[in-house]
Amino acid sequence: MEHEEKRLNDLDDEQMDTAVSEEYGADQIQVLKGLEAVRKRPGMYIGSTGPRGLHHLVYEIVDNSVDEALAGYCTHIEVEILPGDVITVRDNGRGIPVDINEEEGLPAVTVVLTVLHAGGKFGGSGYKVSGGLHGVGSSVVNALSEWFEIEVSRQGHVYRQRFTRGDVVTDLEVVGDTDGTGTFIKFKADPEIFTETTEYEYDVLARRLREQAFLNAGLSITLTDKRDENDVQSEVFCYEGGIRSFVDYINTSRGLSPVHEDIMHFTTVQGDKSAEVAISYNDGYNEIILSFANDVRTVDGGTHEQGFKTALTRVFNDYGKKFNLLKDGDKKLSGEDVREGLTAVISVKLTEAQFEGQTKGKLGNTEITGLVSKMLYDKMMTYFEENPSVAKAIFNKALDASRAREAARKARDNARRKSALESNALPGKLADCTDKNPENTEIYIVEGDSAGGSAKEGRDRNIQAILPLWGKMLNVEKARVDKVIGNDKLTPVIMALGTGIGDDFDITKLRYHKVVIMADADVDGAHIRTLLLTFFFRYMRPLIEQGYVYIAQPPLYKISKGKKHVYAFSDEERDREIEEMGGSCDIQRYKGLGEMDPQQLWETTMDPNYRTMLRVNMEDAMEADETFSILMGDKVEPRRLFIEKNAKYVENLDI
Ligand code: 0RA
Repeated sequence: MEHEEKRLNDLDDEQMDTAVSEEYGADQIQVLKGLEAVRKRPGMYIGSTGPRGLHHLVYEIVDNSVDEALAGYCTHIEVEILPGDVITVRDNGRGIPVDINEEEGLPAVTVVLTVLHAGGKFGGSGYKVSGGLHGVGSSVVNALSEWFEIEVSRQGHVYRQRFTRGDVVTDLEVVGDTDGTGTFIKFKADPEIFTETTEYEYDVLARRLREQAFLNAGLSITLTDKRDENDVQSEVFCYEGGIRSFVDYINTSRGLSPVHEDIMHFTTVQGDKSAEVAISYNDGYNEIILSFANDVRTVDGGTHEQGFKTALTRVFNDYGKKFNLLKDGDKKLSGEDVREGLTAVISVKLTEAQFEGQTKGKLGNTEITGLVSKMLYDKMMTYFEENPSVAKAIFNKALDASRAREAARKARDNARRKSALESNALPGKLADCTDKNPENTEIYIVEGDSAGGSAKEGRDRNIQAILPLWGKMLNVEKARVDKVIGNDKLTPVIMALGTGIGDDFDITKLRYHKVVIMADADVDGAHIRTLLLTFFFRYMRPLIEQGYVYIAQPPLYKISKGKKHVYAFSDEERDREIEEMGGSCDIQRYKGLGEMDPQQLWETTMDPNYRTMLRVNMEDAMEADETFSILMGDKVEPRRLFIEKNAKYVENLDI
């Protein structure tokens, strides 16, 4: 059992971009390190050896083909999942060079696959841009594969080479002739490395491949799952509309109704930098902004997103001033106002992208802020002036948002002295801890009174506070900030954390540096987790960005034999423990937290020395937000699709 705090996300590898030189030559490959390092510390290179790391292998290979497409040489990429979870990736690019590299005395393709850090970026002919991990990928995937095969079509021939666990098995040999060019890779993830699972999830791969297709308009990516010959699944992702289609897809899949017909689309190029945005407004209250740098998702935003937001607010206010749309009593529109009901995709390309932050999810290049903001300001302003009816509809929506917010603020100010939210009062059901230094303290938000009771008794009252949740779930989907404040389920959370929400959010007032969601491992538990994550994501985002939110991991089983007992957190772990105990054990399955006595809850889930907690990142929160939109929004169709798609998981739940 792992008794440490795990991160839900994968730590992206450091950026390995190297300078781009004018001409490609096999001898320019930079030889840095061998592959043993990769097998010794796989997490360093692919983030984790869990399911995420496993899927990352496919992304690494596909990213190289996408780079080839970006360079203008590849139009089709085909990904297949074969029986035994073997992956194949085929592209119709130029093919990885096969000429002999002088330094190594080996074919370039062999060097690319056996030497760490040698990849597409080495003096790449035309590889102007590249994402964080691009170009280091192939050798890492080779190292972590039980076996790996490559076929390159180039210069009239088909060349093939095989490897096991990164070691050469056959030299590069000509196995046929061809008129075409391209690269074909086939590999099997090494179960010695991916001990948890080597099974791919179609939907996970589909999501990422679809995203890559949106980001590269016209590029066709096919995904085919051939694992079950009676149920072959296949999709072609190809969008002539690029990120504009992406925005349309997000709106449709979430059941959002746009308030204007055409999706705005602005682009700009300046030297080796480019920026592109697609924008639409719907009649809902949430903002959805997805940003990318060199086709790599920047979940934590960064300079491009900052430029976008600044310019957007300026466009609305300047437009309002110019056409006298802001009345005397109206305040300037805030960022929150102009982003209400917004769906936007931002994509920038640049030569030396700096990915910052703990998870490398934030773009740091300051030169990109101005490029995006100038483009957006100029082009959106022009668009507004040329499309006055669209502009009015959108502007009035923001104005509504502003007035609603202002009204709520006034109402709140009037009631200030009595208002619990403003008066530093604490919710009645909170069992606070004695230590008042947030750096030391934790709050457990617990669904259910019986679990709340156990947690109160079992906790370390010095540093752990318990807040049991009760009351009615709020449909945040259809509510503005004012409704959220009045909700009896969320108000105690806001009060206990002390930060306020939305525009008023102040992280320095946070009363606990660990905010732990503790809920049952069933559908109701999932519901409350989704609600809270969505709420944090929409109204207290820095809480997630700065890594203060956690999910407790209570055990699923207690396995006893004689006087000895252990806990298991998954079915696999249960089976392993039973085997280790020599079989014939007594197995108790915990249906809910409430079944554990205070001592057990402390031992397994709350004791900082032994517990496992998942730290929530922006990606998780965004996923929760998406699920929430689908489940709670007012369109039936996306909800029906979601339930149909996820019904098989629900069946498996023991409820
Ligand atoms: C370096 C140089 C050239 C192509 C590639 C890399 C290349 C790499 C991958 C990885 C997957 N598919 C790929 N396709 C191409 C081009 C050298 C030239 O022909 O001038």
